[in-house]
Amino acid sequence: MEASLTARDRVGIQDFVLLDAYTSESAFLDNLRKRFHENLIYTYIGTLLVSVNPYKELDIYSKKQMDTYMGVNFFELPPHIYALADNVFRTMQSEFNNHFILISGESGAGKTEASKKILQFYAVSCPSTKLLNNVRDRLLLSNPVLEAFGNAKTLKNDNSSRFGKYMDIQFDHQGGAVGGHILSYLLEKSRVVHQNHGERNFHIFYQLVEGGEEDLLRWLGLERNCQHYSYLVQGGCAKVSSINDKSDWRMVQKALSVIEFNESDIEHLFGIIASVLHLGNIKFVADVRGYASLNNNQEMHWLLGIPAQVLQQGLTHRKIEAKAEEVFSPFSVDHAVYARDALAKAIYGRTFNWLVNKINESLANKDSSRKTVIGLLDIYGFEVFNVNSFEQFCINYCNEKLQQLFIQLTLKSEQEEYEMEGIEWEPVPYFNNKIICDLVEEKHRGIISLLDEECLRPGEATDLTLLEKMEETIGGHPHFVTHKLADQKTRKTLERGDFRLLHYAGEVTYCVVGFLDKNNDLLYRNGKEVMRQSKNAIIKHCFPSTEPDSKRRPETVVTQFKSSLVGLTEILMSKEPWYVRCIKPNEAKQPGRFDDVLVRHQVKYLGLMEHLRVRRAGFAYRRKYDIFLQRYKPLCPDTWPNWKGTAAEGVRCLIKHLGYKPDEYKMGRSKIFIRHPRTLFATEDAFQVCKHKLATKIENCWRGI
Ligand code: AOV
Ligand code: MG
Repeated sequence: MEASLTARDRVGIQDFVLLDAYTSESAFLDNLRKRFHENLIYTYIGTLLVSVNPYKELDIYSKKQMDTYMGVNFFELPPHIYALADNVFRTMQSEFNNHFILISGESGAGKTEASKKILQFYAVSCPSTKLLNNVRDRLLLSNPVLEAFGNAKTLKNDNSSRFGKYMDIQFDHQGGAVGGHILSYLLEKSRVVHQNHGERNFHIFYQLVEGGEEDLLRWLGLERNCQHYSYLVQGGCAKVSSINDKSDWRMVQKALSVIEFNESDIEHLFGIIASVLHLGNIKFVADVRGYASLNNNQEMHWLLGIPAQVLQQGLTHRKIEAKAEEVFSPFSVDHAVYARDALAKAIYGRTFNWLVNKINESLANKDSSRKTVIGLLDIYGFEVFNVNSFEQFCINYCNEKLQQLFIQLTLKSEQEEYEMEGIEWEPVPYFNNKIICDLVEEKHRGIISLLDEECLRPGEATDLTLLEKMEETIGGHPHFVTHKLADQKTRKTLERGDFRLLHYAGEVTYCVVGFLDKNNDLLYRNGKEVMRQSKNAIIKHCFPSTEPDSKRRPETVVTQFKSSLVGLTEILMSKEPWYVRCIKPNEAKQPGRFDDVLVRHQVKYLGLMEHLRVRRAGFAYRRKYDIFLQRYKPLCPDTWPNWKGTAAEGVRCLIKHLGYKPDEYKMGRSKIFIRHPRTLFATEDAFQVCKHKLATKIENCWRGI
């Protein structure tokens, strides 16, 4: 007894629901800390998995471990991401419905790693044939490619996702992974032309320069020296000790060939990457009239397959249509730099979308038979830097939306369901961040509307008029603070051009400079026209001649993003949810360090205590009477093979026969609620035995034994 107590003291408890002092945040933290120091990074709250980033390689992801977790009931083994993955898979198989796993947590908490582990688990554990192995390899290898083009080193994370990713893995009715589909969300394009101190551009640029073969670099006109490229050195950290650009390059090459990129695709793709680097090195000088002229760059126009003259004019002039005439108005040097950067961002951003489409073609399953899917959502986490701009505003807004979804699906709907089903229930209070979502997205009054309105007043509106408008319209909102109001609300002063949002995950001060410009994301019309003349097949595809010209205003960046998040929410709401909540143990990215204050803050804002309270007081499982009866009726002679009464009566009869104790379950209006998973597991195990016996009986019957 004593020995087991000691072990429990040392390694903590693997499911918070079983924690004695479950309501105390300190007990919660103690348990998490204990387990973290024993390298036990996973802990459950019922079926929700809490994961703490170990910041070191743990020997828990081997094939042997995968085998151990395959097909085993959830709570029979220590918590693991594989247990969750396996449970989702088996539920999908038995109920033949769609699921998604929402992986959330702040930047650097371990979301992307978690999503990779889940994908690897499916790749290894699903039934395989030669054909399926092909799909499996492509699913797995889409990751290094997308990470190379869409991830970068930030101050928070050396491999930070700079785009949102939702991936559907499709399974056939035998459980084989037969295809996949990826949706990507708002890539942080501004990084192509600007990086803050201590940050890098997207990995692929460094991989190419460091790892590209001699012949390739010569052909692309590149030097093997990142310092040579102005788009690569602004953060002052082209080399990072935790990143091996050379071996990553080799990995990406291998991946591209498996995903069926042919030689010409690869040639065109790296032609583009190189031309962005060349573009960044173009210097403009003022001619005698003060207009921009540029040094010639042979490689670039050759790589893009655009005549030098055309490209040169495109970078130094703007086309204006006056009556029936076309007039080219020359740029100032500043203007030309702006147009060059806009072009670089557009080229990279559109190429990234092309890449996602190309990967999707390779993952597509052409067979039309019905499939079930498991969706994996891995999006950029909440982030706060010293200076936060439009990009952080979009990223943090996205995290608000996901938190809102979590609240709706767990805390809110769960409690509403008890009420609806007539189950006695003491409500658990929680902070609902809807108020912040509304502040951002409410029609006419929300920040997005105000921002878009200002974008519609070119020439008149500036970032500062936006700030004034926000002050006027939402100055009284409890989650919004500006310079004028700072002292009263948070007693922290703010710079003039700043505003602060009190997000669910903490306060973030945004610098309003650049908001209008980034939201408009304008590319001069002749920039597009120049690109249309390109002989590079990818560029041709990305700048189609059918694209409407700027006469009709394109949707702003934030409005497009908002709509894409609405779409994402709809996709998710149609599936069964599962959750992984990732926690970052320290800001220094170091192993073995558990910063109490930092972790406590995350436990708070992720709503883990509230989730635990609901779980603890509530019921782990619920099933509609008819579904429950249909599955388990062979376990009781009175309900098998047919039950004549209502499903609820049948269930009552069934569980009486199974010996459920009164405190283990509750009968709702349309569902049975089961308090602890072990009750359901015992029933499920009995069912499996019974199914086996029945199958043998039927088989023997056929054989005439
Ligand atoms: P994120 O996806 O949550 O951040 P990552 O998954 O990229 O964070 O994790 C950051 C780093 O932490 C990784 O590069 C690993 O070094 C380490 N790490 C995370 N999980 C594990 C694990 N299970 N085992 C070992 N090391 C781990 V962001 O994309 O920035 O929001 O935007
Ligand atoms: Mg990530």
